Amino acid sequence: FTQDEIKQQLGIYAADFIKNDMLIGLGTGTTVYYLLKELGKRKQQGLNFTAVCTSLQTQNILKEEGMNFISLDYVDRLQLAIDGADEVDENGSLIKGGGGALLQEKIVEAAADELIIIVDEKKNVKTLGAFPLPVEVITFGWKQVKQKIESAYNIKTRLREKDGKVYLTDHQHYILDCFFNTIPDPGQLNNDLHLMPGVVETGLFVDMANKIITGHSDGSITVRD
Ligand code: DER
Repeated sequence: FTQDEIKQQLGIYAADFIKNDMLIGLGTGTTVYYLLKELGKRKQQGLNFTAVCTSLQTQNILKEEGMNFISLDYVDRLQLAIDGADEVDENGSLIKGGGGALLQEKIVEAAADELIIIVDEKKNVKTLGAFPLPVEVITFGWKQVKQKIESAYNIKTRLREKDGKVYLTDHQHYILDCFFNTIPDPGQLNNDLHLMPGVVETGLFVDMANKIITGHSDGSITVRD
């Protein structure tokens, strides 16, 4: 099965968790893209739900698929959120933010009673860190944060660029991709990074995922609760 076929299968499988009249959070990225397409089809067939999005990109896809969405400010809690991830470790801790939406994703997903993560098998790792950790920083003084992270952990970091320009997130921040290589204690690192002046959010989602759904290259799907 190709990458796209695996992601399509994951999207269809995940769509089954969305029942009528649910308040849901919808993630960002190429795997969630297939969920959004499937939800567009099911909405045509009568499925009714209210969505809160985790990025402008996801909002645009919903519009294209004829679905609407509301602001997070109009709800207290979401029943369910579904998103992708860049890495998942054995404890269900995640690295997210490869798609640049980590801040709004973490806020929306913290408001959900359940978080389901859909990934292809390559994302499952023993220990996080091979994927560079996205850290969202205020644009003012970003180089101070860069230097502080690099000296504190003796690692390299890189200001994210897109199409040859410095990448600005939906919330007008920068992202530093941090090459830790290995993150044995994601919770501790998340807390330590948050103490640095100028850090807005990290791509470490610790103790947030309730269910990990993995698509395998042989077409099978496994679920970890
Ligand atoms: O940026 C994000 O957090 C995305 O959810 C990312 O982690 C997964 O994106 P993908 O499904 O395109 O690999």
